[in-house]
Amino acid sequence: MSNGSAGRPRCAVLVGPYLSGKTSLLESILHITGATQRRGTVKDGNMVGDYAPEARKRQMSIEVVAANTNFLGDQWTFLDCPGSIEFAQDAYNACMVADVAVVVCEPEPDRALAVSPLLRFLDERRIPHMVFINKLDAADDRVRDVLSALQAVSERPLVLRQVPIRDGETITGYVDLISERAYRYQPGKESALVALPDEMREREQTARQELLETLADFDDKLLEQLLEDTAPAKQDIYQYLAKTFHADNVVPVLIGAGERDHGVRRLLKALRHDTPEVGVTRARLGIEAKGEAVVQVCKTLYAQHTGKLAIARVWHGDVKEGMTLKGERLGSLVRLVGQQQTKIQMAHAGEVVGLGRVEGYKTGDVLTPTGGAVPKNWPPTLPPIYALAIHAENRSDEVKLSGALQRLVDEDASYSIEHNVEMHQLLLWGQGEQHLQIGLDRLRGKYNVAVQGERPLTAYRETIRKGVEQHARFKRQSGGHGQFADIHVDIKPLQRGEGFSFGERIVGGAIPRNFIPAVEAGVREYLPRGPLGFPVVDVAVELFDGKFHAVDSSDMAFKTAGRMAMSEGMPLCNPVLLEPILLVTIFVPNEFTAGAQRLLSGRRGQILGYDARAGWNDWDQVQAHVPQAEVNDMIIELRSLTRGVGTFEWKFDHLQELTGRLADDVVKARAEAAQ
Ligand SMILES: Nc1nc2c(ncn2[C@@H]2O[C@H](COP(=O)(O)OP(=O)(O)O)[C@@H](O)[C@H]2O)c(=O)[nH]1
Ligand SMILES: [Mg+2]
Repeated sequence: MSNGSAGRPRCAVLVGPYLSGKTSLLESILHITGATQRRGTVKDGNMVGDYAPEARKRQMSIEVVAANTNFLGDQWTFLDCPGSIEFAQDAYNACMVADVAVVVCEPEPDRALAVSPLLRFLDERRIPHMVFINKLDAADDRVRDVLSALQAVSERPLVLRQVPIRDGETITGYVDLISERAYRYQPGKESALVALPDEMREREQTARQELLETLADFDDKLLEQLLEDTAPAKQDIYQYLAKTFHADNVVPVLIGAGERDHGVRRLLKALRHDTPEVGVTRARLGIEAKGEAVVQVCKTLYAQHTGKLAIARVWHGDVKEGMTLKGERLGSLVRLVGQQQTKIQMAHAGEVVGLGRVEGYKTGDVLTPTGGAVPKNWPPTLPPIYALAIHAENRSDEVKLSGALQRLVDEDASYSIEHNVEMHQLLLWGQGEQHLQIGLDRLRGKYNVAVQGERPLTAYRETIRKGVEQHARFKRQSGGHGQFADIHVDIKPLQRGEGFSFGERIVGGAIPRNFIPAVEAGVREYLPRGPLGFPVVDVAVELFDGKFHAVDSSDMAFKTAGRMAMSEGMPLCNPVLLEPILLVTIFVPNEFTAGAQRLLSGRRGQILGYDARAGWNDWDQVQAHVPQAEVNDMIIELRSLTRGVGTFEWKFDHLQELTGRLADDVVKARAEAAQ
């Protein structure tokens, strides 16, 4: 292990779509820089980045993993992020604390769209980022086609830093466009410097000119040089690039194949040269450098034996073992290479460390010896879009389940819990089917609670379409004194959303006033279960006449009469089912707008309109009223329609009548469930 403290600690985050090769790239980086001796592969399920059992099982990253290493005398932490859009929360959080983001992309123009939400996030927050076009060892498409597809989804101009050298269909090396040196990839070794092939000269010159012209858009001096046709010095070009890059004005594009170490040293050198230092990033985030130490948490997790661990960036000062931050003493201070932890005494500004055995720290917290808070610019929690109703397989695990759920949400805030009292259901919300399944796996594997998940119930209601005047008489004569109550009520439909109201217009003492509340109580007792089996809403009941008996009448008797009037009257009022309707806003690239509208109509949605998505190039938003029952699994279809990038937001809007076969099915299912 060469993990001693070294100069200029910086942090790079590896992001990009699922399967683009980030975790393999990390493995290569750690191997090249000597942080690991043995090299893992996806196939063998032993890479540093995917150490969690749930990740190994599925061969996918499910949470951010930090790995510390040294490269040419500098200390680096790489944060390997999950690529799946369902685990985007961790990726967004990690980007916030990094000095630079490496966006790892597939070498296929068709896959460029998948990068667009991420590029948008990085651009919006002006996080300097490079693109690494990966897997060039197995690429069928031309780099320039991939580049223009990526440019179509990036606000910032992309500049190619390297052009590939081909031997037939195989890419065997590259030309660096600033140094104008050519290299040949060598398996397991540093690329070899070779003579620039003659046939490459023209292509190299054109690409270099494009790079310079793009940089000149941000630098008048360079522009002047280009206009005067003077060749800028290489050293100057490096400077121009670094400057425009720090301001997130250009996105350098590098190429390679992580799994074979191709282009990885070149990437590391670009990072070393161009990545801003911690002070620049701190300023970008508006974090003040004052006091003894300032630290920010980008992830918390529960490790099997060591308790809660906070992965945190030191923004300022030194953090020492045993120090108190936000009122809590650091149980331990560790440097991380995946799950492997090495104890350290102190960490300096720029480092990413693990704060061990801490309870109160939350993701996003900026911690100081005197306090801590989540700053305003921290990425918002992703809104919930998919839920499962869950219960512990074993009833005696209920208490354990609630503790485990708390930890699950603590680790990944894009999960959330809802207790649906009315439907007697505990809902686990998240970002999609896989996110939820992995959540359940974790509850079982990591927290030892076996949990079942099923489709949540929809909270249907019912109401009536016409009114009736209903008479009810309750009379019983058995031994001693009997029971008597006689009432007339007017049952009427109300407007949607008005709920329930009870009134009376008793005159001449037909019923003594003290019995009226008992009638109301009886009527209300009926409401949770109407003729169709659902809670009754939007109904008015008015008591307008009745009779009583001086000895036999009682509250009990009038309450019973109230309930009777309802159960006899309501079925005559043309009862109808009401279903909850949500206001849904779908966000999609505009090539999918028509498809999104079809999807909504197919789910009984009423389209309200569509518009360009504010601030997003080539994206639309479509608004619709959609029955809640249809929204439940809508994200699955939406993603498959939009190559994974479509999303939506929702909120409850109103209740709406449901009739016909769908309604019959709901009523029938309810009746069966009640038996
Ligand atoms: N051809 C090729 N395949 C790669 C390369 N890097 C990763 N892969 C494959 O891409 C898949 C996903 O790799 P992984 O590192 O888990 O991707 P991640 O989801 O971005 O972390 C695996 O099947 C890898 O073997 C590469 O450089 N070349
Ligand atoms: Mg991965």
